[in-house]
Amino acid sequence: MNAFLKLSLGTAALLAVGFQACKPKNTSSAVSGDAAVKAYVPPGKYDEFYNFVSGGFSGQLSVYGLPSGRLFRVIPVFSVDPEKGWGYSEETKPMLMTSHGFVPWDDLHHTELSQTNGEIDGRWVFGNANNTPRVARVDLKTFRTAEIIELPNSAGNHSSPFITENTEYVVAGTRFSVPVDYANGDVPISTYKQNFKGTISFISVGKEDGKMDIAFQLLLPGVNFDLSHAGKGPSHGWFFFSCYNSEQANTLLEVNASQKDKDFILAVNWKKAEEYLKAGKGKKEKVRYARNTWDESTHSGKHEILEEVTVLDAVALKDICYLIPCPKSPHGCDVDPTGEYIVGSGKLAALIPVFSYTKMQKAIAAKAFEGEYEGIPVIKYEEALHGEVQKPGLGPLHTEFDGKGNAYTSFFVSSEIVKWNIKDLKVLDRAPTFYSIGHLSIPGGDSKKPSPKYVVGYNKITKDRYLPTGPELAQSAQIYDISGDKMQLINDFPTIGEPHYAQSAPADLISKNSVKIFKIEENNHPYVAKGEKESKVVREGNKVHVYITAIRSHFSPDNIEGVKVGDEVYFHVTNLEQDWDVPHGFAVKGANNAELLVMPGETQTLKWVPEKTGIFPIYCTDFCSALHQEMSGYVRVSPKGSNVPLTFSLGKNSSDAMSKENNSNGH
Ligand code: K7E
Ligand code: CUA
Repeated sequence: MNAFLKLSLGTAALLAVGFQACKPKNTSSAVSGDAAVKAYVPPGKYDEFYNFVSGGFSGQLSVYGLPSGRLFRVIPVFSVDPEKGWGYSEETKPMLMTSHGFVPWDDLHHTELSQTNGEIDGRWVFGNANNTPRVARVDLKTFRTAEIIELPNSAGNHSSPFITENTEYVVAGTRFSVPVDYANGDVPISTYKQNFKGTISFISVGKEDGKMDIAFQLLLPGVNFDLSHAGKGPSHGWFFFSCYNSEQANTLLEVNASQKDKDFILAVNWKKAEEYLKAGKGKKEKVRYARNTWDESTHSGKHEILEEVTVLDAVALKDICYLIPCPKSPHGCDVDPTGEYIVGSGKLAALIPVFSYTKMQKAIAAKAFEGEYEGIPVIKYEEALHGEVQKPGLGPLHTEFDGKGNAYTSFFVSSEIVKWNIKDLKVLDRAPTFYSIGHLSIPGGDSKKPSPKYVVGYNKITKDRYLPTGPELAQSAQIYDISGDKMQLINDFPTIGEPHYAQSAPADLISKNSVKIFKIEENNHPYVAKGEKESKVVREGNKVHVYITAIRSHFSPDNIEGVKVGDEVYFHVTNLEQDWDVPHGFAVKGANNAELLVMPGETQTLKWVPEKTGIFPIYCTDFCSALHQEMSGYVRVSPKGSNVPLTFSLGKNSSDAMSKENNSNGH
């Protein structure tokens, strides 16, 4: 215990000092001049950008407007969301299936918008799962998760979901090295060096449909892969990954993985890997991983388990991988818009190394290596180095670019954003953040064509920025205007979960393709009712299928009898509306389930197993019309073995003449 305290002291003190030192006395004085005007989007006016923000430990992705900071939507991705029925409806449950079964939560760190020719194309946004390693693809026509693929031979997927310039691949590097799935993993933890491996997955993305497939995995020595970015322009064909724990420690990484002065940036020649793959040098390995896809015509997810992956041994197969030394626990690994400069950010470093792609190529050609690490050539630091930014701040994490030759780097320890020139490496400006910034984002800031209007900082600590809300405070984003030479703070907004990376796209690019309704005639759900006439209740053994429709302001049917205790009741709710922004909700008293929220033209299913006899109300949860409160109904549950016949009706009132349906009481 004592040893632990002593060892931790160094890092803790550094963080504490850094944090305290940069806390301004009067934070409100940080906003000045015309800031309010710049961030103000008048009621009824649209924002300039969509800002897609990772939700961290919420597992979701949230969408804000820039520069207003208004929250538009939370897109459920890796975590269940009772508000939208995500992970609760029968259709969405398959989307959260993995090789470990149903996993209701994850930790989403990075969002990445798809690109064409190195520019944001507005089609998809990808997200990574840091816990049970997965990559998700969200369709920006519907703002829904369209696909989730799991990664075998991995544990934690952090250096992800970064993409190549035409979205040929999404990558995923394992954060925790572990024994591969196809080897015996029941080994002592102390055998890290022998048995633990690092893998990097290259996931191909279908040009038209976006469908994801693991094209190949690279097998590497056991280290922790952290972040990554693709080359672009001249460096297209290469991918760069930061990694730490080259010490290969398996305990107290805080200390033991910070022993060496330098870890590495791994440069991957993925075109070379493709050649080896074509030449049949990959080994097909037996593994198990999930791929879940959403079908928009059946409004259902499909879960499949895949059983094979192609692995390339990136140590034995030469010229795929090279290492570049990078000081003090590298984190961010960012490539500038020209594709020439690679910025490595060491979490404990007090300088920023900038590497040159051209120099790296020359060094490889000249074999200017300082040796090997676990069989991979290590390029001499100076031979790949363009230069170092001197005294930029403390604890550089991430860098984005403005396309005008400048870089913006976030500094966690000294709580600031620092602007510097890529060519001459001179610091040009610095702005405090409140507090302890993690990622930062400029619209298009990791693409070939940034829109350098704003930089948004995503902070880890919010202390004293908002009204106190008990021990936990919302985390916070801050928007700076960067249209001038100096950064100007113009707005703060709280975020959902913990924001890590975020990306923004021009509003038009996304809004022009936004789906408003699903066409009811194109609904191919097996239990759809395309009109009230098709609504019905069908018993199959102990399963009861309710084909129920919703339209302002009633369900059809709204009286159901003949359900018995222990039945599996499936309410297949079809929303018959064909108008924008008219969802109907659906809930049942006592169901061990969430609500459904059904979009116009869509069918979603709520499963309910009644455990008691009685009358159970159903109702619409989404205020859809003046008579929304009236949008309700009743289900009668009778004992197991009762002979109450299965009946259903709409509009047969008890005050009407007694009908066969409502008279059937089983006596
Ligand atoms: Cu820096 Cu997980 Cu991208 Cu967060 S990581 S800050
Ligand atoms: Cu439908 Cu409220």
